Amino acid sequence: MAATRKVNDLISIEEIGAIALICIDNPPVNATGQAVRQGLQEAIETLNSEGKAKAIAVYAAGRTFVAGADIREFGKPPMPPALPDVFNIIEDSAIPVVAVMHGTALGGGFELGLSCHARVGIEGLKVGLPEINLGLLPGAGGTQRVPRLAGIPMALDMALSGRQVSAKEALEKGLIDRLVAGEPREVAVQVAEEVAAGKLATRRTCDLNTPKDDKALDDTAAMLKKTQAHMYSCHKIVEAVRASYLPRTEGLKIERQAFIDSMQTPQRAGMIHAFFGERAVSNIPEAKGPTRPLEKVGVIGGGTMGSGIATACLLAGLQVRLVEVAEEGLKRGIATITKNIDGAVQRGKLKAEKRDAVLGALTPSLNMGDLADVDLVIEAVFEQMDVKKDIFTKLDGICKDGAILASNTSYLDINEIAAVTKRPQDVLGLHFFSPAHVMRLLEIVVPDKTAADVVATGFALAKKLGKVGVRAGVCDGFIGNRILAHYSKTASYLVLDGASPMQVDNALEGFGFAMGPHKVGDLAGLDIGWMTRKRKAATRDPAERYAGDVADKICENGWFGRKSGRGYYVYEGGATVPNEETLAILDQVRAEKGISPRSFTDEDIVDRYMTAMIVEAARVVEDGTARRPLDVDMVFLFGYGFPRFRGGPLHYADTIGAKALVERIEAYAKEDPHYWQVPAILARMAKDGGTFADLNKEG
Ligand code: T1G
Repeated sequence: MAATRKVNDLISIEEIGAIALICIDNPPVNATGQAVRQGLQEAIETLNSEGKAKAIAVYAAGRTFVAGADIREFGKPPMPPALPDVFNIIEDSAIPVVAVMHGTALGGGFELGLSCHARVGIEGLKVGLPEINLGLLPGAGGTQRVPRLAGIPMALDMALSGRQVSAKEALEKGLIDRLVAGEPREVAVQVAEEVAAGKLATRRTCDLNTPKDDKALDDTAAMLKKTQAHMYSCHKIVEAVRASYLPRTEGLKIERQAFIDSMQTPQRAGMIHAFFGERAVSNIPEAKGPTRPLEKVGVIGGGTMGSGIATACLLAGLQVRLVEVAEEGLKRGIATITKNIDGAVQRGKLKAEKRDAVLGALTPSLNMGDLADVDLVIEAVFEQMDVKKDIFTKLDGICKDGAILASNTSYLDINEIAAVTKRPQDVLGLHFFSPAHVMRLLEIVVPDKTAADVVATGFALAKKLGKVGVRAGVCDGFIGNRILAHYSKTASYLVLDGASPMQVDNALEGFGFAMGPHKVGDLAGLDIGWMTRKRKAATRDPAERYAGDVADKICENGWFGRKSGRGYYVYEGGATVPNEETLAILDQVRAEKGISPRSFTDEDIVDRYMTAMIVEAARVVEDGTARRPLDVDMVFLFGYGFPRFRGGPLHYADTIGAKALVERIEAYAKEDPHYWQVPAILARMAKDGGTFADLNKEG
């Protein structure tokens, strides 16, 4: 006879004979918010004080076991009971407690399992300690209990990588005791009965000792000092794992302090902003509502972008028709796509047995007429307006009614492209970032006449492709490239005025960028910027200081970066070394312009570069090209390698403050009043104490 009683709205106890089940039901991911913590503690204490149950099984309702602490509580005053204390109460329970875990048992969720006396996984389970991705470390016993069960190397691996560990590996490593098939509640009944009958062994995790491995700890600490000096919580992880040699109370004390220290860092604030921003950015009204069919996609152009886009669509299970104008180009496109798909298999992104079927969904063609029945066409040919207009004119006559006609243009006016068709309501910008099958950003650029269901379908495509869809208004460069065009001039001005390209790169890599702007230019190809400067020459603002002198001369030498073996750097035999000849060009340009070079500190470089980025980002929000500051942040995190722990340009701006930013801009304006102007939105914030975070809340 089963009797169920609610401890609170989220936690219930079900008693069946001599066993008791505790069910956690806190959609959508059973996060351990205050009520869950309170309820769990009360449930364990009640069952122990009543003393009737011979075994307790803890399981969760819904699609997953507990996915962690409730991140929305972070940064707010802590509300008792604290998770580590609840888990100690579970571990100290006189009645054996077994965790039944399904879905993703992550962070505090996995730590809940570790505090139980045995752990049973349901097939498909993944466990992990992803706190490092939030600028934190496991703060409820993970650094103390994983080493006791699976050793120090595994604990360091899980906590430092944040990776999800498969149930199979967890079983092999002793992190779970059994792996079964079935539904959580049924499995909970079964394992509780086995525990009560002594058929499933249980023990308190903290009764075990951590096997000593000082070498793993010392080597990891040394490696992190070299590679992650600017980060915080990773070092604390090693400290906390080392404390797992100590008895539970002392070890948990050290872990707790490390967790509290990490919680105070701007890195934690930045990474949590990134976590929620990634979800909020496409959670907008325009992304909801009816969508159009999205089964068959036509891609025009088999170059790098077209092949990447086709690859992304194939990996998402879509039918893809790739159209090129010539056999040679088509063959090249197919070869690139095949290489991309095989790369996905090697990277573990695609099961080997699925490779042929995925490639089988690709239909190459030399005839645009074959696009008559596709749901969506993505044009990805080179950036010339007349070529694009010609293609859209043809598509207008070929494609079925209701087909969406999209351009992958990275800065051209999509209203102008739409205007050549009789169906402007079906035209959309889908701006992918290279490599399109890897980079997660997709700018969804919305022309004036585009229909609502076309915009919603753009967001549905982003979700299907596993990308972060960001709505952008039509302007030169939309969100990301428009801001890049502005702040990249600062890097050039710094070099003209005295810094070396290498110093600028090193300073920004020290700020957290994976690569400085000159290395990025060499990687992408300096000729792209050169073509853009030439394209814009006729319309360039004469009042603006020209920033392209040095880069133009480098390109005139045919030095386009990696693809030509040299640019700002020389690329030989796997080494990347400064190209001394560019420094000679720099001296020559400075002499011609009568510039006497002055020195800049790395801090000067970062401040100017970031302030320029913030200025244009603020303007992009002010004129509505981006709906909210977080939209700009997500563009830069997912498309431009902006350091995730900084949260994005405008989240970072809030850490400086509008007032200080305005003072900086006004100081720089003394050198160049045209380039350095205070955006009105920033002036207002400086005056009324507003922040970009406030605008996100309003947005
Ligand atoms: N807290 C609060 N909300 C959360 C959440 C969490 N931990 N995880 C997800 N959500 C929300 C999310 O914002 C979204 O809300 C909805 O749930 C669905 O999420 C003490 C301190 C579990 C793999 O880092 O990795 O435990 O947008 O869209 O793609 O040591 O969510 O619908 O309003 O991502 O199926 C550690 C974070 C926390 C896991 C599911 N745990 N979550 O992915 O759904 S720190 C994590 C995820 C911690 C302890 C420490 C994923 C997922 P909305 P979703 P999904």
